[in-house]
Amino acid sequence: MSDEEDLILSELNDEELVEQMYDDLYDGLKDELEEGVQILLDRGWAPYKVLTEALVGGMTIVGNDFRDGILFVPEVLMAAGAMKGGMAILKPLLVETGAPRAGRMVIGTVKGDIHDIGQNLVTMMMEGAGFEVKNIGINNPVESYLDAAKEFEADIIGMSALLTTTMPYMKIVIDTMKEQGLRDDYIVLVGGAPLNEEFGKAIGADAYCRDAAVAVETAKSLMARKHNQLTA
Ligand code: B12
Repeated sequence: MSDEEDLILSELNDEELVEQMYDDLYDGLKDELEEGVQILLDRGWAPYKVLTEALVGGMTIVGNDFRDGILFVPEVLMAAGAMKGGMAILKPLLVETGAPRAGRMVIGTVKGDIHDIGQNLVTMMMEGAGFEVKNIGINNPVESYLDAAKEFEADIIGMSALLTTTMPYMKIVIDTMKEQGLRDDYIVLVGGAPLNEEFGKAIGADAYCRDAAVAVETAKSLMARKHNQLTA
């Protein structure tokens, strides 16, 4: 154990450090993980690379062990807390690119679902790409999305679900939009680990996005299409 106590993160090479960060995320060691993030940034790693390779990579391992019954909710919460600490360091760096305003988005996790790491990440990446984003958090009923979208004059509504039991709620939101004649007012993007492209199509979303980078690309191209339609 004394080996671990004596470990000096800054003396590890990149590969060893990332491995160590996986362990620190797994063990929910927020301070150590934040230190690792800072060291990689100081070594010239792009913020997005730190995010995807060190943090999301580590969370994948946590997710697999949670699935397999090796980790339980309290441990995963600790890991999520550490992950958020790392993300907080990266957020201003991802956001500071100063891209021109690309559009406005409301994003939130659907009713019954409290997972928010993924949608926070999408928020950060979208802001980094010049979108204005209103993040309405977790456990959102239909009205929260629609009220926020109206108030914020959003172009895009983004919904996240991480549970197979909550993903059908996305269809309820879209169906309500149709009933109220609002469906064509917004681009609807959906995401979350259990979703796929077919599901996105089946519920009538404009697109399913596998990750935050795809979300940015998709939002940009759908916004361009929307503008072209408006000016045609
Ligand atoms: C962390 C975690 C938790 C934490 C959440 C903490 C938090 N603040 O978010 C805690 C411990 C609270 C938790 C609780 C539960 N969890 Co959980 N959790 C996870 C875990 C390990 C990681 C999720 C995560 O953050 N991934 C990292 C992010 C970056 O990835 P992501 O969310 O997929 O997001 C990316 C993309 O999907 C996409 N994206 C996501 N949202 C959106 C939205 C839009 C608009 C777009 C465009 C893109 C997009 O972009 C993101 C970035 O690239 C997953 C395992 C997994 N493999 O997903 C299980 C998992 C989702 N949980 C699961 C379960 C079962 C639960 C619980 C029911 C456990 C329990 N018995 O209590 C509860 C549910 C509580 C509830 N009502 O919601 C299951 C779901 C199984 C299923 N088939 O439905 C999973 C898959 C684990 C498993 N294999 O068993 N969990």
